[in-house]
Formats: sequence, structure tokens, C-alpha cells
Amino acid sequence: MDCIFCKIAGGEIPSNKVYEDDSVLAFYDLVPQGPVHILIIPKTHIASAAEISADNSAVVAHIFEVAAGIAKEQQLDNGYRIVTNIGEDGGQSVKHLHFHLIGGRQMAWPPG
Ligand code: DGP
Repeated sequence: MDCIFCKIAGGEIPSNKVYEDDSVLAFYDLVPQGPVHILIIPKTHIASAAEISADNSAVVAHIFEVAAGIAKEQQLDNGYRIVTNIGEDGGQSVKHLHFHLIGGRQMAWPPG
């Protein structure tokens, strides 16, 4: 499968890693939308949050544990945003589940 985030997870394509364990990788986004912009992905291929099921949801819970730890390390004590884009209307460009952890600035709502 020609998936750029699978290649990053497998080490085929380099990334600026923030955290890694057996099931999860976190790395800096190439196009940061804030002073801190980190992507957190499952190493196994899940196309998007629309594909989360009882069979694979454990890694998603783990991702949120990892995210909380990263946010503390990054000293995002004033808050931050975690977002996942789904499909065309959601603005998803990479079809491998990823959570954007963005912080270090005031976020707008509603999102554009
Ligand atoms: P989304 O639009 O939600 O699918 O977000 C995809 C994000 O992935 C986007 O913010 C840019 C980032 N991105 C795409 N290719 C690469 C890459 O090769 N390396 C890194 N670090 N980030 C990438």
C-alpha cells in the first residue's frame, strides 16, 4: 500500500519524532499550524476515524494517553487542540488515521 504515514511509521521516510512505542508514533507536522503541531498516528494502517471499531479502538485510547503526556512535556498548560480530519469534507489529505495536536496559540471556533 502506498501510504506515506505507513512509510513514516516503518522508518522508510524520516520524520522528526517526538514519541514512539510499539503501536504509536508522534512526529512534528511538516506544515505547522501553530507553535506546536505534532501528529500522532497508530503504526497499523487505519484509513480514518470513520474506520475505528471495537477491533482497533484500543490504540485510539492509547493515542489519547500519549497526547496528554506530550502536551505536558510541551508545556501546553494553557490548553491545546486535538483534531482529526475525516474524508474530503473534513479536509483529510493523508488517508491514515492521525490526530493533530496543536498548541501555543489561541484557537478559533468554529474551525474554517
Ligand atoms: P490532514 O490534512 O488532516 O490529512 O493532515 C495531514 C498532515 O500531514 C498535514 O498537516 C501535513 C502533514 N504531512 C504530510 N506529509 C507529511 C510528511 O511527509 N511528513 C510530515 N512530518 N508531515 C506530513
